[in-house]
Amino acid sequence: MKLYIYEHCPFCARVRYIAGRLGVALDIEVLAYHDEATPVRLVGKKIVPILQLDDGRLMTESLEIIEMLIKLHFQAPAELTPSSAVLAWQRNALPLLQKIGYPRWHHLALKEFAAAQSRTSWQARKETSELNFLALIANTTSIVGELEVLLEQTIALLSDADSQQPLALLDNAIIYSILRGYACEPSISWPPALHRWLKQSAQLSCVPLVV
Ligand SMILES: N[C@@H](CCC(=O)N[C@@H](CS)C(=O)NCC(=O)O)C(=O)O
Repeated sequence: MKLYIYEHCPFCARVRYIAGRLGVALDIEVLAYHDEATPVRLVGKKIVPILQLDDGRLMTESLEIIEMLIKLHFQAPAELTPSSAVLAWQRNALPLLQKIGYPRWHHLALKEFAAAQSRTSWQARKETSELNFLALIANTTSIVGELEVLLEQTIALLSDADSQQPLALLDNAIIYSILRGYACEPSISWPPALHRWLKQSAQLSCVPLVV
C-alpha cells in the first residue's frame, strides 16, 4: 500500500501512527506542497493523505483509512469514533496547531517544502488576515501560554492500552499527530510526563516530531 502525505500534516500523521504501531508497512511518498497535478490526477483534488491500495483503489479520509487498518489487524469490526473527550480536546488543539505551525513549518527541513515554490505556495494558501504569519510569530508568548494550559489537560487523556484496544489506539493517534506539530516551537514548556510520552510515541510509531 502506498500513502501520499505531507510530513507536517496531522491527518497523515494519525494514519502513519496507526500503521507504525500495528506494524503495517506503507510505502510513503511525500508530495511537494506545490504539486497539485499528482493529487488531482489521483483523487480529483489537492488533498492528503491519499492511500493507494495494492489493487489500485484510492482512499482519502484519514479516519476511513484507519478503520480499514484496524479492522485488518484486529480481524474484527472496529469502534471507530474517537472518544468524546478527545474530540473536545481536538477542537481546542487544532486552532493552536495552526497558530504554531503555519508560520513555522515551511521553514523546516520537511520534504514537502524542499522547493522554494512549495514554500511560496504554502504561504499563499495558508496566510490570512486572522493567521498573519508575522503577527503569529510576534504573539508567540501569548499563544504558547494558551497552549501550555491545554498541554496540562492532555496527560489525563492518554491511554496505556493502546496497542491492544482500537479506541485507545485511535485516541492516542489523534493526540500524538497534533502534539508532534507543536514541537517546532522551542519555547514551549512541556509537562515532563507528556514530553516523555511524546518521545516514546515518536519511537514506537516511527513518526517523527515536526522539528
Ligand atoms: N478529512 C480529511 C482532511 C485532510 C486534510 O485536511 N488534509 C490537509 C493537510 S493537513 C490538506 O491536504 N490540505 C490541502 C492543502 O494544504 O493544500 C482527513 O481526515 O483525511
